[in-house]
Amino acid sequence: MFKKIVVVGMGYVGIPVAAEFANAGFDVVGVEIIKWKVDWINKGKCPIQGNEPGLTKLLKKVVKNGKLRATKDFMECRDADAILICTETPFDLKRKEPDYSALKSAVNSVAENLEKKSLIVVESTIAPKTMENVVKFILEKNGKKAGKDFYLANCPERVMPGKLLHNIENLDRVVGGIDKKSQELAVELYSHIVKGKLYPTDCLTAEIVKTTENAYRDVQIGFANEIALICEKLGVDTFKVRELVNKCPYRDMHLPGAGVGGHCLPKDSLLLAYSVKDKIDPRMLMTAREINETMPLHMVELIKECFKETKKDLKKSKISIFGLAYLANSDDTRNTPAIPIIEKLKENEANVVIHDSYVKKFDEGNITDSIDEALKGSDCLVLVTAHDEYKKINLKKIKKLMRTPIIVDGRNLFSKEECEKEGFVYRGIGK
Ligand code: SAJ
Repeated sequence: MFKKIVVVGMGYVGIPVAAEFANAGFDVVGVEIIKWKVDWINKGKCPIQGNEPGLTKLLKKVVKNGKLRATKDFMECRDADAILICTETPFDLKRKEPDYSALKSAVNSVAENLEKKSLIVVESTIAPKTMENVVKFILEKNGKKAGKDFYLANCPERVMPGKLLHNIENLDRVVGGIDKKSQELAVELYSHIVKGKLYPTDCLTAEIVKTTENAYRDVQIGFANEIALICEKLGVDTFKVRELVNKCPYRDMHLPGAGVGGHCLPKDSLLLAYSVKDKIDPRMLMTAREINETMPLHMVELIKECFKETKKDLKKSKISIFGLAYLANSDDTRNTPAIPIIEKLKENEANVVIHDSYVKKFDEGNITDSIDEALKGSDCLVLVTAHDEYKKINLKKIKKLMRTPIIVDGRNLFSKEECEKEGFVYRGIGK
């Protein structure tokens, strides 16, 4: 039924799904507007740098055996049996609406190159009603009709950096079709690469499920963060409280932390809320979002508390940010809570050095992959991301390197007791 598949958007979603379909025997073409990504992929090199088990090897294999190639040319859509759209869908906080520029550009380019009765599948996370009001609208602009001249479905991605291939292969997926036939075709297509269950439904339900599943997690984390702020005031370790709370059946208190980054959580509840704009005000979703957005600023408050206690001036101090990525052991820095922390510290005229072994370059500052270099002469270690390598930090050793022994722990990585025993001034989210 399907032979040639075009995947539009060679990012965290498009690359692994293209590799999976190529490995399943389909002829896959990755269409990407950024030239260096096209070139890397055609050399079998993976543009995603974090540790992604199996991805680099799989990509090299399917490029070598000719099942996957990349191009900038949307004309590849003309003889495609299926076209997957995997472009970013950020939320524009200033305009309080989704930024669909990438999605619209991709769908327009597909619309201009639609010559077969292709199945078009949107994997990007979109606000409910986007399939109807944006995607279908653009695809039908040249007089074509969904269901008649092309099939249309929404199969929301459930990727997570660090588990890109694992999630595609093993997680259940919702498959929303614009009509029954589109639904059936999309289920058939994904059954070649998804071992998890495929749940057919309509497009609107699929859009709501995806944004809801992440809004749910954002609220869970917001709850944990609010409990952390309460426990800090009461002088109790939230992580001990959480452990005991979760002994109670049907409880699943999440982890408080320095903030909520990534490509999904910071925006998906906003996409969901946008779909009912001017109709209802989803207060719980927005309050949780707000709590999560204040956690990086709370980290700066904890840093200021430590400087006050040690009678040090933040101005001209050296502060070491440990972890620029939004997620442990990943190179993905999208919406990382480290940025608002760095910005606030710079406003206070501190000198900020960033350590992250996964993130190779950072436009707004200097980044090092040497822990010693990051901590030499430092007045404060700020733990933002719990990369595994930080668990091996030797407190005695770093105390000798630092100018002022202060640790502010955003991910419960260090033990307060051990830090204080070694002479550090310690603050931790929720501790
Ligand atoms: N975080 C917390 N506390 C928690 C969990 C996460 O502060 O208890 C923070 C993380 O540090 C990170 C952010 O939230 O900054 C997001 O973490 P995440 O584990 O949710 O990672 P994501 O953003 O990659 O989440 C994705 C989502 N999956 C999809 O969108 C398909 C999310 O719904 C999944 O639960 C998650 O992957 C997963 O665990 O697979």
